[in-house]
Amino acid sequence: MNRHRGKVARFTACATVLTLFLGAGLASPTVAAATPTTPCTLGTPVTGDYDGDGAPDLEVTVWDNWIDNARFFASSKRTNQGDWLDIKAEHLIAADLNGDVCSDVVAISPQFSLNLVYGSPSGLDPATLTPVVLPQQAGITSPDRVIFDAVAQTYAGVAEVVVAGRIWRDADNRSEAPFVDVFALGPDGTPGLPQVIDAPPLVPDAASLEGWPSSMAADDGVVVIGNAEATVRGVARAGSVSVFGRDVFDPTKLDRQAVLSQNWPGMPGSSETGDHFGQAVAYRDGRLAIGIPYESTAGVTQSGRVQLATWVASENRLRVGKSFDQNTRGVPGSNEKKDRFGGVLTIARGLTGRGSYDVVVGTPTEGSGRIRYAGSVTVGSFTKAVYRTYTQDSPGVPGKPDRAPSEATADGDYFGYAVGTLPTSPTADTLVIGAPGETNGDCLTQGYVVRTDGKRLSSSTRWAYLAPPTKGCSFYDEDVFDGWGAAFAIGSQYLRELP
Ligand SMILES: [Ca+2]
Ligand SMILES: [Ca+2]
Ligand SMILES: [Ca+2]
Ligand SMILES: [Ca+2]
Repeated sequence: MNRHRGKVARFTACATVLTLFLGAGLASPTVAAATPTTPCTLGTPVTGDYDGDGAPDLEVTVWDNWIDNARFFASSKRTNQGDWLDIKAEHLIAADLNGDVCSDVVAISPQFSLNLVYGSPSGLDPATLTPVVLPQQAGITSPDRVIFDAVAQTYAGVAEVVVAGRIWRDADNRSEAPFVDVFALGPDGTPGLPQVIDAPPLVPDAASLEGWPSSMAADDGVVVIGNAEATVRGVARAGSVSVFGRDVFDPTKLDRQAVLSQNWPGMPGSSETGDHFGQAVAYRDGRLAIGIPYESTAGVTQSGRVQLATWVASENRLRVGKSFDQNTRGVPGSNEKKDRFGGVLTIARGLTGRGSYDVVVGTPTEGSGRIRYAGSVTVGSFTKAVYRTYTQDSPGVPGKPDRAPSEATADGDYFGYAVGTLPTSPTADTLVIGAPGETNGDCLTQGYVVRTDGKRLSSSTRWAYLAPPTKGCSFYDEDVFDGWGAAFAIGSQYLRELP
């Protein structure tokens, strides 16, 4: 569907120069004036700090922007004050790709294109868009295409973009040739030729192909790829998760270390038909979270489950951690049919305790009373039995669970459809939650975003509501969009598959 209208030039040369001057001046006047070729501040890079002022910038994705197709909104103040970015992509992943301290993004359109966009003192600069060409795309012509996802990380001082994908053959209605491409970026952040890992051993049969990849995560040289459709010992769509670490002989390269499933020694449960183990994965500082949203427990169909683990990279060894669902003692709520708990996951810090590692579970498919897909978000400590669950009914959380109007394109608010983080310090994050299905008055499916106050979650947490940045939702308004809060860019995970 092409709903898009003519383009609006948002970035005037005058505004860009002014911001550049002010941004550089505030940050480091002497350096900026003398060496304009080193525009970003000196210091420790902060993930998602595109303008290099030392604090992360908030990026919010919308499902659709009907006026000009700009789907990313960037706010250096982490509010709803900011600019729309003219970047063609489905979602963004923040990382410093060229080592200049300003954070950059990997801009991903899973069926079409992969681009790198670099930060600058005036924020992400769409003019720096640099295509990443996958070797698998050579000779592939529409309607055949390469379907992929990607992650970015820095290992041993080298920025790396890792792409997992497969070739879709439209006439045959099937996929083939699963792969992993590892692009080590040059010092200027440009991609060269990748290390190509043929993935057939990870994708045991044709039926397993369609889930490659269902989710990806990376940190500290480790890459985790979920395949929710994987056949495990003959069990269809049970799901598996591949863990890649560094090649012992050549640490610049990735090497497969393990293929995890619910049949892994010590892992609770077992691989059953349609579990979708690995539909979502999150990985940070050796902590691994795996979603099993279609797991059925005690006769409750697709109530879902989350499995935690620690990956000891130095020994290529998995330490199985706790697993929990909504019936686990201490977890608010209960397992209900088709909750699909574990469909959206990220790992945040400092939400349940000082310096804690916490798994954030978005459950947009959770009902609230008789309201379908109102959604919930559960935050659980990685190690302690501390859990908190939020809905739009929770004290302090703005809004309320709403029944979707029949004319809306979404079936509910989908609170928890997207979760993301904003680093407030190296050991504490602000949590950001999107409910892109939210209808606001006459504006159907316009969306909703809230963030926490950057402190440990408690009964006195102050939630900031970031109203959609628009005057209304008719074509006479500046921006007309659907799904404000569909994704973020830092620690960002969102529901890949609507029910
Ligand atoms: Ca910033
Ligand atoms: Ca950069
Ligand atoms: Ca429930
Ligand atoms: Ca609502």
